[in-house]
Amino acid sequence: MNRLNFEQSLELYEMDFFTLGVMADERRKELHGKKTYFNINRHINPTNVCADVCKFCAYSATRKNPNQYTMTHDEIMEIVKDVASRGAKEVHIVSAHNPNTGLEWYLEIFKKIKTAYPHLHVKALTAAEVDFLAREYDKSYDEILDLMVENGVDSMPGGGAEIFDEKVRDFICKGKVTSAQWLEIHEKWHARGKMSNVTMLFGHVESRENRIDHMMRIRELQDKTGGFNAFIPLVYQRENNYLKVKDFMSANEILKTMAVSRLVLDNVPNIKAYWVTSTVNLALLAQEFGANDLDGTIEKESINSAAGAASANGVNLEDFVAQIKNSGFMPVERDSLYNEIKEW
Ligand code: V47
Repeated sequence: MNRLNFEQSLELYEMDFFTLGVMADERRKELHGKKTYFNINRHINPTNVCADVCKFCAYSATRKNPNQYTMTHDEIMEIVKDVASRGAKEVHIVSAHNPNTGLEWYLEIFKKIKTAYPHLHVKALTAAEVDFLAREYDKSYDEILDLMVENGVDSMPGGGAEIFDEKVRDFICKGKVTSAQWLEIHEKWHARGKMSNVTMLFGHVESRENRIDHMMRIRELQDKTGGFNAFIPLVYQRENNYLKVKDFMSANEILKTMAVSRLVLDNVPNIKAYWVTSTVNLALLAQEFGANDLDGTIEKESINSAAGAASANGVNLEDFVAQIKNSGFMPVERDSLYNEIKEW
């Protein structure tokens, strides 16, 4: 298939729903057949105290949530010990932007985890956190990224990308890492031979044009670096936040966006239907609209569940696997870098 330009990509949204789905499914099959990847992971969100003020965020304690918390390293290690003993292969560690902890609190925990559990993959620190730490502690992005490598971070999650269009970004999360900076940080990370993911927060005030523009900017960087493992469209959750959006995006538009992303991002290997924000049912359907990855069992999740997602306690592994099988796909457990571990 020829590479789609901006106009052609936008026109995909005007296609018949099922025809678009079939096109995305064909592309998915070329790349992954009937395999659906997942991993056994644990999300840890060590602090909700935040110096930034994103309108869509319900997690940050400085806004509507009066319950501030900051975990100690011992508390984090207790969680890691527990999940490692139960077979987790990855810890996904993302925090708010807490100005009170010191840089060491953010970074040394990775070394502690790696020393105690060398086999665990540490996916940690979004580009938004990297930018915050650089500003707060007067360091360059290169210095922070080097410290991450030194302390044992294996890969970076895709959070903080939101929507790259500057006007929308200014409206929903003014003051946070800019789009150019977000991309710059990931480019620098990839230059260190490391992989990352990239998200897109949609279903709020953005237009279809904004979504295509977001995908185009990702595709351009991926051409240069090849460092993105997965694209993760995050469906906006409406509760407990300051971005007043009444209507939940339709399933039709969510699935179309998954399919469009599969076709537009011709150089990104994996499209992740993140069941946390789409619901498990829709994530299962998304497998027929281009998605080939359902993230993982998660166990506990605080950022999206604060805004209404049903993810506070993750999903049961056996149920998850059975649901993938019952929907006609082959559940394949992967590691964090998409090496296959086991067909379930
Ligand atoms: O960056 C915040 C989003 C992200 C809301 O890399 C919201 O594998 C919806 O990035 N509604 C954090 N979304 C989660 C994230 C992620 C998740 C799973 C896997 C990976 C990966 C990354 O959550 C934030 C922000 O974009 N978010 N508030 C909300 N109300």
